[in-house]
Amino acid sequence: MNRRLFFNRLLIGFGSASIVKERGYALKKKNKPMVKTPISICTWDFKKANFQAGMALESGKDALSSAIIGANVEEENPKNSTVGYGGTPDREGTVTLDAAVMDHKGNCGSVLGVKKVVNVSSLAKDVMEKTPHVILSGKGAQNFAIKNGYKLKSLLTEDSKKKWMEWKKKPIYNPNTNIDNHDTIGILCLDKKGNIGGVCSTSGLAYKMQGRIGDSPIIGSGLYIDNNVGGAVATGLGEEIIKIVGSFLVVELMRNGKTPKQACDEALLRIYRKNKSPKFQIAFLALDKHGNSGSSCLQEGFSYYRYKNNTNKNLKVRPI
Ligand code: SD4
Repeated sequence: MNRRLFFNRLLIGFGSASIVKERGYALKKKNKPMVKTPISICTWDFKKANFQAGMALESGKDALSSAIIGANVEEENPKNSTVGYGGTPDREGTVTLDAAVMDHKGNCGSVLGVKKVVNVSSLAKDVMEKTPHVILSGKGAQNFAIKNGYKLKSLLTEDSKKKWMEWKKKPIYNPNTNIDNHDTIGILCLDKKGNIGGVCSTSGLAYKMQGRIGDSPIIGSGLYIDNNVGGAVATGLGEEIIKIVGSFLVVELMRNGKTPKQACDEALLRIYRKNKSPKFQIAFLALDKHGNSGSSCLQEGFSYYRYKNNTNKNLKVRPI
């Protein structure tokens, strides 16, 4: 074999080897998609809710379904006075619930001011999947729930009724002072496929005006997800969160290179600067595409749960 032929064969050999290698890699990738470590994060100290979401993710459920499994836990918990059954009523004594969901494809659904339906996060998902709309409110949302097999149940527990009657004796309505009374569940999940889904579910502010809606069911305010970037949820005084389209802002800040923590801080600072020494509580919680999480709050007392690798940890957040 002359030298040129030898080198040509050598080159062809290298070429085909790398193609085989490349094809082999491609095949491997196709047959065995990369499995991500699932993560669930959740506002406040909802240990059980976040754990259930984590377990659902481990079993292979998608991000949104897992987040809803977590939210359902608090919606059914009579002791949680800001979510679902046992939620604090409006000033007329009626409990109304708000919820929003969003998936990795940018689909979303929400329900506003719904009476007598416990699992409003599931209902929001049904709005997303079974109607041509994004939002249903009040009676229409309730009728849609009935048609879809939801059972109606009074949401006012003996305990929340007692507290409301007590409040009525001196009915001071000042949501700005409502620091301690926050328990809204915002939950973000990253599933094994690397997709993000999330939920926000609440009964809103205690003794709110009849018909008042906060940030939680407003897509972009209480919840926002962009699967290429990450997701965010909010809790606290909804009026202030709506004014800056809080969760959307956090996601956009992450898109521009901020970490989840930096993005939450910056969004919160916008509220802080507008309100001199704010007395109300607001917290943002964010999860990026890579599973990093971060949070920021205005007042003492906020923490969040983070589930990863069978560990469900409570992380305290220091006020900015
Ligand atoms: C609202 N953001 O309706 C809700 C309240 C809340 O914990 O988060 N409570 O304004």
